[in-house]
Amino acid sequence: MSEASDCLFCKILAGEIPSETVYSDELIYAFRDINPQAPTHILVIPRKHISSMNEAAAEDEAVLGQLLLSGARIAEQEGIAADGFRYAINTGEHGSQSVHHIHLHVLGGRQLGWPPG
Ligand code: DGP
Repeated sequence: MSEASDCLFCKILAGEIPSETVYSDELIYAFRDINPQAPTHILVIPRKHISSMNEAAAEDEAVLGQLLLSGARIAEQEGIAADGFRYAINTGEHGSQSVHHIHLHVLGGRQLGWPPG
Protein backbone atom coordinates (compact mmCIF):
# COMPACT_ATOMS: atom_id res chain seq x y z
CA MET A 1 0.00 0.00 0.00
CA SER A 2 1.40 3.44 -0.81
CA GLU A 3 0.46 6.85 0.52
CA ALA A 4 -0.73 9.61 -1.78
CA SER A 5 2.52 11.55 -1.26
CA ASP A 6 4.66 8.91 -2.99
CA CYS A 7 2.04 7.58 -5.39
CA LEU A 8 2.94 7.59 -9.08
CA PHE A 9 -0.65 8.09 -10.23
CA CYS A 10 -1.20 10.94 -7.73
CA LYS A 11 1.84 12.59 -9.36
CA ILE A 12 0.25 12.08 -12.79
CA LEU A 13 -2.98 13.63 -11.44
CA ALA A 14 -0.98 16.60 -10.12
CA GLY A 15 0.70 17.07 -13.54
CA GLU A 16 4.13 16.33 -12.02
CA ILE A 17 4.54 13.38 -14.39
CA PRO A 18 3.26 13.89 -17.95
CA SER A 19 0.51 11.69 -19.36
CA GLU A 20 -1.65 11.60 -22.46
CA THR A 21 -5.13 12.58 -21.30
CA VAL A 22 -8.05 10.63 -22.73
CA TYR A 23 -10.82 11.81 -20.39
CA SER A 24 -11.10 13.94 -17.27
CA ASP A 25 -13.87 15.00 -14.91
CA GLU A 26 -14.23 15.97 -11.26
CA LEU A 27 -14.02 12.37 -10.02
CA ILE A 28 -11.79 10.51 -12.46
CA TYR A 29 -8.94 10.83 -14.97
CA ALA A 30 -8.06 8.58 -17.92
CA PHE A 31 -4.76 8.37 -19.79
CA ARG A 32 -2.85 6.01 -22.09
CA ASP A 33 -0.81 3.24 -20.49
CA ILE A 34 2.93 3.76 -20.95
CA ASN A 35 3.40 0.06 -21.77
CA PRO A 36 0.36 -0.88 -23.86
CA GLN A 37 -0.67 -4.54 -23.89
CA ALA A 38 -3.15 -4.05 -26.74
CA PRO A 39 -3.61 -1.50 -29.56
CA THR A 40 -5.84 0.47 -27.17
CA HIS A 41 -4.80 0.42 -23.51
CA ILE A 42 -6.23 3.14 -21.28
CA LEU A 43 -5.98 3.53 -17.50
CA VAL A 44 -8.94 5.10 -15.70
CA ILE A 45 -8.22 6.25 -12.15
CA PRO A 46 -10.10 7.95 -9.34
CA ARG A 47 -8.77 11.39 -8.37
CA LYS A 48 -9.05 10.20 -4.78
CA HIS A 49 -6.09 8.09 -3.67
CA ILE A 50 -7.41 4.61 -2.91
CA SER A 51 -4.59 2.05 -2.82
CA SER A 52 -6.53 -0.93 -4.15
CA MET A 53 -9.96 -2.55 -4.23
CA ASN A 54 -9.02 -4.02 -0.84
CA GLU A 55 -9.10 -0.51 0.60
CA ALA A 56 -12.22 0.72 -1.25
CA ALA A 57 -15.11 1.56 1.07
CA ALA A 58 -18.84 2.17 0.81
CA GLU A 59 -18.16 5.93 0.55
CA ASP A 60 -16.27 5.21 -2.72
CA GLU A 61 -19.35 3.77 -4.43
CA ALA A 62 -20.00 6.86 -6.57
CA VAL A 63 -16.45 7.23 -7.82
CA LEU A 64 -16.13 3.51 -8.59
CA GLY A 65 -19.44 3.60 -10.45
CA GLN A 66 -18.16 6.56 -12.45
CA LEU A 67 -14.95 4.62 -13.17
CA LEU A 68 -16.88 1.71 -14.69
CA LEU A 69 -19.31 3.87 -16.66
CA SER A 70 -16.55 6.13 -17.97
CA GLY A 71 -14.48 3.15 -19.11
CA ALA A 72 -17.28 2.08 -21.43
CA ARG A 73 -17.74 5.61 -22.78
CA ILE A 74 -14.00 5.82 -23.41
CA ALA A 75 -14.10 2.45 -25.20
CA GLU A 76 -16.85 3.88 -27.42
CA GLN A 77 -14.79 7.04 -28.08
CA GLU A 78 -11.74 4.95 -28.91
CA GLY A 79 -13.74 2.87 -31.40
CA ILE A 80 -13.30 -0.47 -29.59
CA ALA A 81 -16.74 -0.85 -28.01
CA ALA A 82 -18.49 -2.62 -30.89
CA ASP A 83 -15.85 -5.33 -31.27
CA GLY A 84 -15.47 -5.67 -27.52
CA PHE A 85 -12.92 -4.85 -24.89
CA ARG A 86 -11.69 -5.94 -21.47
CA TYR A 87 -11.68 -4.30 -18.05
CA ALA A 88 -9.08 -5.33 -15.49
CA ILE A 89 -8.48 -4.02 -11.97
CA ASN A 90 -5.36 -5.81 -10.77
CA THR A 91 -5.44 -6.10 -6.98
CA GLY A 92 -2.64 -7.08 -4.63
CA GLU A 93 0.30 -9.38 -5.19
CA HIS A 94 -1.50 -12.28 -6.83
CA GLY A 95 -3.40 -9.80 -8.98
CA SER A 96 -0.06 -8.40 -10.25
CA GLN A 97 -0.86 -4.88 -9.06
CA SER A 98 2.27 -2.75 -9.47
CA VAL A 99 0.88 0.77 -8.88
CA HIS A 100 -0.98 1.12 -5.60
CA HIS A 101 -3.70 3.54 -6.68
CA ILE A 102 -6.85 1.89 -8.07
CA HIS A 103 -6.81 1.82 -11.86
CA LEU A 104 -9.15 0.31 -14.38
CA HIS A 105 -7.33 -1.08 -17.42
CA VAL A 106 -9.42 -0.74 -20.60
CA LEU A 107 -7.91 -2.99 -23.26
CA GLY A 108 -9.04 -3.59 -26.82
CA GLY A 109 -8.31 -3.39 -30.51
CA ARG A 110 -7.37 -7.07 -30.85
CA GLN A 111 -8.73 -10.46 -29.84
CA LEU A 112 -7.85 -10.93 -26.18
CA GLY A 113 -7.08 -14.34 -24.73
CA TRP A 114 -8.79 -16.02 -21.80
CA PRO A 115 -7.89 -17.06 -19.16
CA PRO A 116 -5.35 -14.33 -18.39
CA GLY A 117 -1.87 -15.51 -17.45
P1 DGP B 1 -0.81 -2.71 -12.71
O1 DGP B 1 0.20 -3.76 -13.02
O2 DGP B 1 -2.24 -3.23 -12.83
O3 DGP B 1 -0.56 -2.04 -11.39
O4 DGP B 1 -0.67 -1.61 -13.86
C1 DGP B 1 0.08 -0.46 -13.76
C2 DGP B 1 0.14 0.12 -15.15
O5 DGP B 1 0.64 1.44 -15.07
C3 DGP B 1 1.03 -0.63 -16.12
O6 DGP B 1 0.23 -1.18 -17.17
C4 DGP B 1 1.99 0.43 -16.66
C5 DGP B 1 1.35 1.72 -16.24
N1 DGP B 1 2.29 2.76 -15.91
C6 DGP B 1 3.31 2.68 -15.00
N2 DGP B 1 3.97 3.85 -14.93
C7 DGP B 1 3.35 4.69 -15.81
C8 DGP B 1 3.59 6.04 -16.18
O7 DGP B 1 4.49 6.74 -15.69
N3 DGP B 1 2.77 6.56 -17.14
C9 DGP B 1 1.76 5.83 -17.71
N4 DGP B 1 1.02 6.44 -18.65
N5 DGP B 1 1.51 4.57 -17.37
C10 DGP B 1 2.30 4.00 -16.43
